[in-house]
Amino acid sequence: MNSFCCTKAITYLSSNKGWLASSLNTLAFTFCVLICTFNISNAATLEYDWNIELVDFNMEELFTRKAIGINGKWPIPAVVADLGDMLVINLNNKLDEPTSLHFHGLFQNGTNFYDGAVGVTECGTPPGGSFTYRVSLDQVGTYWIHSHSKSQTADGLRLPLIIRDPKEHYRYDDEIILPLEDWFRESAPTLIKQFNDPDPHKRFKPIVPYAIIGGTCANRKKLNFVPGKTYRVRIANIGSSFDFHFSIEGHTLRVIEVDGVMVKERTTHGVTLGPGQRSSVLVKAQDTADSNYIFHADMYSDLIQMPRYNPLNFTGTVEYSPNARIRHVRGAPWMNVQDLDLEPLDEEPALEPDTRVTLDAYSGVFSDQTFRHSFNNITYMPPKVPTLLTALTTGEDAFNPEVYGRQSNTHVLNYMDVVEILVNNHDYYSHPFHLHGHVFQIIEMGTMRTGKYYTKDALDIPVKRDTVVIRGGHYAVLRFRASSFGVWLFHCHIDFHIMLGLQMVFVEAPDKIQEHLKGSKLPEMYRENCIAQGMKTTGNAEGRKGLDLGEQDREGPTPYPDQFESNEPPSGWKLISYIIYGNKNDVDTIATPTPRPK
Ligand SMILES: *[C@@H]1O[C@H](CO)[C@@H](O)[C@H](O)[C@H]1NC(C)=O
Ligand SMILES: *[C@@H]1O[C@H](CO)[C@@H](O)[C@H](O)[C@H]1NC(C)=O
Ligand SMILES: *[C@@H]1O[C@H](CO)[C@@H](O)[C@H](O)[C@H]1NC(C)=O
Ligand SMILES: [Cu+2]
Repeated sequence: MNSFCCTKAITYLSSNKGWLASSLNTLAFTFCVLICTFNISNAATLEYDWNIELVDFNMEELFTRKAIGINGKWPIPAVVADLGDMLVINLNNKLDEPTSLHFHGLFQNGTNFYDGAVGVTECGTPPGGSFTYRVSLDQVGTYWIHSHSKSQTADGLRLPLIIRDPKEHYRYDDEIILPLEDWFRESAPTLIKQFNDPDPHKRFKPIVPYAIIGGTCANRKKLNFVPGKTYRVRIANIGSSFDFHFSIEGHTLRVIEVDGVMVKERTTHGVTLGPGQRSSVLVKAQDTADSNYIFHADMYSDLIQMPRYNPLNFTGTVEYSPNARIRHVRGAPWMNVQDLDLEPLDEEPALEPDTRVTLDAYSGVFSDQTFRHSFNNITYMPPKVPTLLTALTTGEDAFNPEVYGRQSNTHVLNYMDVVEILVNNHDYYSHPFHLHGHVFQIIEMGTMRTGKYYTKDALDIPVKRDTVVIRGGHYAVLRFRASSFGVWLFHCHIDFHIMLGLQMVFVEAPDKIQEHLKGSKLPEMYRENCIAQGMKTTGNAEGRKGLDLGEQDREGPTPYPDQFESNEPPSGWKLISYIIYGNKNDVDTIATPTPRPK
């Protein structure tokens, strides 16, 4: 452990070049020797200098396009840390637009200003600018880091973040980090133009996706297994739109983690993850190296119509020996773990709600003649002042949701209240919904038309996650405690839906925010990055005093009544999520979404 800490500090510093770095290295080495000799602490500081910049990426000779990479690299390698480490990232923005980093799944308790959500917790780092994130790694599990500025995640700014537990509950010999990413020929801004076209014929023009599996062009990835060993495979869907179903022929999977939450192990043949979701599975290797096997990463979406492409069955090899033949094991039962089948190791019982919020997710053509997504008819648009700065600078008004502007769709929560969210998905396709700064309990799920399809009602010990997939025409009941003062987004994790407005904001304990996050607590460069972009840093959503938001705020785009039914599938649309999620009784419900309530 101690020597590991030394190697870490030295490796990270030696990536810098020049005399300064080499003297720093000597310093770090001395420091490390001190730590290691006297065993002061095992916690390390992982410090990175990251240039965020465009990189040419060649997709298997098929096409080359720009990806947003780090220090000239894409796909971006994972950050691997230990519990208690401090992650320091000095970000330098070499793009021609603002950027940011979000640490997906980390609670950021007391450090809301490092959550990275542009327009919500920060202004973004402008082109040529810098920002330092200091994130204390107090949770264990499989996480990821991605941009929270426009659709930059879809264009590549994303990587896994692994936090290891020195007192791991489950035993395994080795681990494999397996990020799954969808990848498109077109850049995200080009696709968004297509997706928000009011004309359905243009909007539904098929697009052809590709995949990157474990940092390698799909179908080339090899997982090296040694007979008899047990592996923890950390699977992370860090893509922007598609779900992935993962399985290994001839091997069973034991699910032990979902989104950083350790669960009682469940045996299965496959795991399905929507964008933003992660899972760890234990896999026991075969006893001999006689054969190699195929692993599957089937990529699918009921958003996109592609008769021959959906699902796209990507595969890779589980290699025991380079000389062994592949043994095909077909016909494994199509078994999948449902969220409500899982139970967290900590056995936290269902929370009793103090307050309830209903969110109806709809999409359609809005009064600005674009196709948009919305919660409760509000399509999210960022305020002029990031919501955190409004909460910090508006005194008593910070308790009034109006101060944050209508288009930010903000709900104010009392400190420590248990919040129940009922999310109704009126679209015909699934949305992976993610809450920042928390995990939520999943209490109930079902179809909106026929009611619950899970037999258990309020579960005694519900599973917790930070991202839940709600299928078309379905609902979910989620609960969490507002125990982390700050400003937290709740949004769909499909980047294109974020851009088209499927986001809302919880402001948790404005009094605590004002008490604990004020003034000198805000990192250096935080306000400067706002000012450099001509953004205001005080006042309400419009940068004015009190509740005077001017006329502009009341004129956000509103749904067009006669065109709002366009969230029904176009004729001939083949929905495929039932193939993966099973439950044949549900099929007709998926194909006919719940009619809009009058
Ligand atoms: C891809 O996988 C799905 C799910 O297992 C299966 O239904 C489909 O037939 C497969 N497609 C191809 C082309 O193999
Ligand atoms: C945040 O910290 C407070 C005070 O230490 C604690 O009570 C609360 O449970 C924490 N919340 C989360 C989400 O970690
Ligand atoms: C949402 O917008 C639709 C279309 O304009 C309208 O029919 C409906 O009443 C609105 N719902 C609410 C809750 O305002
Ligand atoms: Cu979505």
